[in-house]
Amino acid sequence: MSRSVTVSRDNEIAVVTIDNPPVNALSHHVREPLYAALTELAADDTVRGIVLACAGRTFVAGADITEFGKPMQKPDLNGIVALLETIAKPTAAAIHGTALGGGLELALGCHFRIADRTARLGLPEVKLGLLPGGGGTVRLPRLVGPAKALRMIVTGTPVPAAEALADGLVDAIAEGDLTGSAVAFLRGKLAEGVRPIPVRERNDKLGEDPAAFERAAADLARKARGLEAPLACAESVRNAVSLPFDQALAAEHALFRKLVAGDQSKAQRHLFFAEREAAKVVGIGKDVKAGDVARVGIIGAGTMGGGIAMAFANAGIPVTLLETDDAALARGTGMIGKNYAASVARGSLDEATAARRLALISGTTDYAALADADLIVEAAFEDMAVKRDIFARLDQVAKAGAVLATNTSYLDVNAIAAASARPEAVLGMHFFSPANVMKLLEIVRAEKTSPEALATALSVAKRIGKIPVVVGVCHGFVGNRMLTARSSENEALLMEGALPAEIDRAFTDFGWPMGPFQMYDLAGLDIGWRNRKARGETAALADALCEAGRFGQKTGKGWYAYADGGRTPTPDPDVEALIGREAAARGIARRTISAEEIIERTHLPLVNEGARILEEGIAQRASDIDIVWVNGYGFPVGKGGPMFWAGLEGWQKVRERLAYWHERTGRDAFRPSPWLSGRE
Ligand code: 3H9
Repeated sequence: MSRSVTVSRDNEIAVVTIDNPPVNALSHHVREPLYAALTELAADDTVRGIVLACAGRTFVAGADITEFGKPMQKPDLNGIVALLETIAKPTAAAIHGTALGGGLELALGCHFRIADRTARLGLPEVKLGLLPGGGGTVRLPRLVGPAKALRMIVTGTPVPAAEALADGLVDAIAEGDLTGSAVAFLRGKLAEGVRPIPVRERNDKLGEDPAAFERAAADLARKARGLEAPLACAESVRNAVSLPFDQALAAEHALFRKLVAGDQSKAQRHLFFAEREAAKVVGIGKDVKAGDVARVGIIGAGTMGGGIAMAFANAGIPVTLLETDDAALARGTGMIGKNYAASVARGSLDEATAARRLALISGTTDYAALADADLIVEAAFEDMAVKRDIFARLDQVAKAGAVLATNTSYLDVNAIAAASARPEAVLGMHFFSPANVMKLLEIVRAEKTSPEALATALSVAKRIGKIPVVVGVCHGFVGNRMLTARSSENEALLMEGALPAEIDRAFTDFGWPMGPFQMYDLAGLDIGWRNRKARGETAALADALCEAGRFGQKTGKGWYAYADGGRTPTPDPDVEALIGREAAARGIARRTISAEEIIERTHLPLVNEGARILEEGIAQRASDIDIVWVNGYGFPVGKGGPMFWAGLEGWQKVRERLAYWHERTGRDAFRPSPWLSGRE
């Protein structure tokens, strides 16, 4: 017997236990002994039933993702599931924690599934750019019907045990001892004396509601945005309905092999590991203890402060929200109330939960009310003097050991920390708007930030469901600094011949949810205009639009026109004429600009700035930059983030194209960073 798979006996029932920490992934060293154990038990006449269970915190959470891209060593998962299905004695999976991907597929090879009340079951392969390749797309529809299976497989979202029971995916929910319940369940089946039917033979649900299936599949095709996996998932579930079992299984296998070898899945697998890597911080070992955050103070109840307050309240953490006067406080809390009410109206939140969350947020105009906060997040006006004043005041009220965070987007966190008598407690927590929705959190480590303060910020970030990335101090940190670099070419491209709609189209074809000009119109052009004026900068075209009162969607006109207060952008001849006039005034002869040139001139500066950030040690690793861009700015997941994309394009090509554009434009954005040299 191996260490990863053990067999015990409860009289006539054998219990096979997989033990492969941390998540019982189906690595080769699990598959091999599992196959051997099942073969032996199948032939053992003293065994009348088999329970498949897992040690540790979860049932099998999937195939071992680290094995993808390497030659598959036999036995593979399909071989194990096929073997399970030939076993005539009843088999049951005893599921606790999460049965995900290959884990659920393994359980689908059993006749029965018994789940713990808190278990969750799902096929999340799509998030790795894959489809379930162990028979999941062919067996799941046989239990829950094609429309439900499609939803589960294409969203990748696991369902709770109770829902799985209602759908027929699990056969019973265990109260108390899970393995014992599964053993007792099998004894009950043996007593009934009926031949257990493998999932592959259960066809009665396959014909359910074909119209609902087709509607859902069409909707998916629209939303796939260039990603191959969701479409392959839909194709495979359709095969399950229309083809004989073995043909559908073979087709699933072929699709899986194609996807696993493709760049999109490589990119998404890279992001899976990158996200976990980002949480590991140089200098913060397991010995550094994170402080407990039982209460949070937030300074400023504007859009950001309100959103941050909701992010904490949503995770059950009480918040004290501070404003300068009662009117501002009432406006802020009123907005939070409206946001919760909107979620209830949309049906995404129930009234009781909304009320509970709202009740966790209390308002004050008195700094003394922040005295019991373990973490204080300043989200006041973006002005150094204002922020320094706040941090000096916090010295008087914040309790010893409290972490003091600033939500600044650009300002120097070292300078803010210097205003505090306890700079070791100060760091940046840069949330992205809307802060209650966006997953990314840049945690800014200043010169004097203590490991404990950083560990506390990281731990609370996870508690509130954020993806934290630790960054160093510089103007705009990782995300906004790179965004500035990316934006630098937009105006030049317009002047030289591109139109906003052409640039946006190149971006959406690349996989972005929207292009930069649609984004500007959505966010409001006046913000950038005010910032430029404050810094004495100009942007001829954007400034001209603002001077004409075109602030974007909110004024019905911006880079595009929006009919009747709608949100659909329509190219506007006035904007085209403006661009033509400004170009002519500068003696620029406009020309046709290809989508390829648009992507190069906007994305290469992004990669180059990322390289400079790495050169300066502002980010710990290239994959952290990818996490920032995918989760904070919508960089297409199928390209894995800007640095991974650069690797896919080839570093040599990146260097050459940067040098080419540097020579043509003379602009610093294209001067290749030394970090890029020698990368293969
Ligand atoms: C699949 O099954 C394909 C099949 O259809 C077909 C096959 C032919 N493999 O997330 P955590 C590591 S595709 C290898 O921090 P949590 C992870 O990197 C798979 N390693 O824990 C981390 O390592 P480290 C479908 C894995 O408690 C450590 O385990 N399944 C795998 O927050 C702890 O992970 C999925 O996509 C894996 N499958 O969350 C599920 N999973 O400590 C993927 C985890 O060195 N997994 N690791 O950084 C998850 O969603 C979460 O890990 C889970 C636990 C929810 C299970």
